[in-house]
Amino acid sequence: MTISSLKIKKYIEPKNIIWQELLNRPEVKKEDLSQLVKEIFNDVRLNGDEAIIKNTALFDKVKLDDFKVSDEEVRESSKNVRLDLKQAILVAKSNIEKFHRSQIVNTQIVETANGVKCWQESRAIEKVGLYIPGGSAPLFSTVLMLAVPAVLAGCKEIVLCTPPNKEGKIADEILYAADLVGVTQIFKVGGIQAIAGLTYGTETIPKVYKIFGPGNQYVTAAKMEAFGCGVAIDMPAGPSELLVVADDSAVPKFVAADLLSQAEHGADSQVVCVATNKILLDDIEKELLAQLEELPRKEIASQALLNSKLIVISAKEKIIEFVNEYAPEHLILAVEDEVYFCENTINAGSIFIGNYTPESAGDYASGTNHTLPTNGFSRSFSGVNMDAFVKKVTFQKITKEGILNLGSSIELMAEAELLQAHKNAVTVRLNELNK
Ligand code: HSO
Ligand code: ZN
Repeated sequence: MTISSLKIKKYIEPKNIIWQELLNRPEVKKEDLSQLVKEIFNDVRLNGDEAIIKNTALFDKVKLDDFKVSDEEVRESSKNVRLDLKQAILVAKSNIEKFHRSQIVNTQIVETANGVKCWQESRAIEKVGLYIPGGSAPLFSTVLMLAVPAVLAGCKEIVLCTPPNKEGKIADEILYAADLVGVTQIFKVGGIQAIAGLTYGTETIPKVYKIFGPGNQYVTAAKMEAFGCGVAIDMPAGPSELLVVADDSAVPKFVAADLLSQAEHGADSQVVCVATNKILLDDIEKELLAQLEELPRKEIASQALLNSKLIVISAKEKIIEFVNEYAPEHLILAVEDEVYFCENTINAGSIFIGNYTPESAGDYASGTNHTLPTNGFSRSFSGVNMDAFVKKVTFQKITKEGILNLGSSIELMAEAELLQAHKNAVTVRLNELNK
């Protein structure tokens, strides 16, 4: 496809009746992977490391007898990362730490009735698995996004799996970032076999209690299988997406750059722009096509733009209705009335406000997490945050006075539920106190 012939779908003041078409995500041809996933899971469950080695040879085309990354390899990798990049990674790490640390809540003891104290404390999930995809662009930023909060939360075992290349290597930046942040073990294992290894544990890979991280459809299907085996997962992952809302205060050049930043992720990414008038939308489109020409990943980005939509909606109430129905992973608000749009947005994974807040900032270094719900899941899921790495345990302590206060309510409710033993657990105490 020549890029000058690229036609991005445009919609001018679309009626609600065609909204469904605008809200739909690109159709992803999903193969039925359940059989393959089950086979590999079984293989790993029964044969452990041997199955990991066999499947790595099969899918990643490399035979690795030892797939645990050694300290020596980590040291070597660190030497290969440029100093300025190391410094940038340190800036990002520090900001991600600051923001995630601010999410830690202090325990509050509440006296619900005289003598009845209740509180909640966080306990870190002891063993977590982080999956980092390999492929053309090694996204080492995802290592920071997952491992920084895991370390802050106090997770004891933080196990990272990522596929090796054909030389049996992992990107230097991934190893550097993992070591810097405090990942406890790194394995050169990817795909379904990595998730199966983390689910059951093998001689080498520890079994974990929760698996995090993005991946292709094989990894996603494997995470669903892991969930079926009782291992928690972060969220259902899908292709990246961005919705930009722009009014005349927006800078078309900036908006276009933001849209392309997400479009370059993959041919199945989706970017949508809602502008308040047609002149602005046309300016954004012009910029989009011009900037696209210059991108190294323009083939991928133009595939994504074929799925994308440029929309004019002038009334801000209608825009908000659209935003909330679309429920984007990322929302950029390049608008004058930021307060109105922020206050009224209910469904979005992460919101970027004003002309100087590119989505890339959140992808890398401002401090927020870039592991976010896609495909409309921002209606019901949060992005990864500190809560994802902990469980909340509730506590209570009731004094004699407390049980005297609360006892009869419990007795009456237990009796009404026909649970005599529940009632008795209170009655024996009250009898003792009333002697
Ligand atoms: N935008 C991606 C995250 C990412 N971008 C990593 C660059 N590197 C999904 O939120
Ligand atoms: Zn990105």
